[in-house]
Amino acid sequence: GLSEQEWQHVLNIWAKVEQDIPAHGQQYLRRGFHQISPLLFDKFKQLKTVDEMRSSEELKNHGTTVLTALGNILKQKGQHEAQLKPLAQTHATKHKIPVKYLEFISEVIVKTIASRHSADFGDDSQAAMRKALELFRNDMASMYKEFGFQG
Ligand code: MNH
Repeated sequence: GLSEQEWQHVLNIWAKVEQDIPAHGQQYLRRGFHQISPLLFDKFKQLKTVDEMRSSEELKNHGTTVLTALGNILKQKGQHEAQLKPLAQTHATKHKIPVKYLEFISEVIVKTIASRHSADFGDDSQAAMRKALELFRNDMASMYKEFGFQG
């Protein structure tokens, strides 16, 4: 798990992210988009250019959905079973998202925060955020197995 100090780093930087969730969500999806779009995002398949992605309301809304859910999970400081379970269920049984994509997207999230908040996201904060996202992924992976998805 994370120490109280590490959780404070995570929640302090998340408070900055929350000042503009839609912009962060959009940037996070754009950065990850080229690698993951061939997967499962039927509703984004028509977006071909960076301009189209930038102006897509749906993309912005989805980014907001993802980051809002992630924020609610991080705020549990590891006691996130109730928040994780429904998410693990849909991502295991409906969207079928392998853990390695969660790993990939975690790094994209860290890079997105770093590019927007470099002054407030130093080495300790980045390390704490990586650790929190790793905990999130590990717990998702265990729940995946309960739902019969090897991930
Ligand atoms: Mn994901 C839908 C959160 C990572 C693919 N995702 C959702 C929803 C939430 C969500 C909330 C809407 C409710 C639901 O379907 O459960 N997703 C997350 C979070 C992370 C995440 C917090 C990691 C952080 N998701 C990913 C990754 C992929 C992915 C990685 C693919 C590579 N998610 C999806 C797809 C949907 C979805 C596909 C369904 C989108 C739609 O058609 O509305």
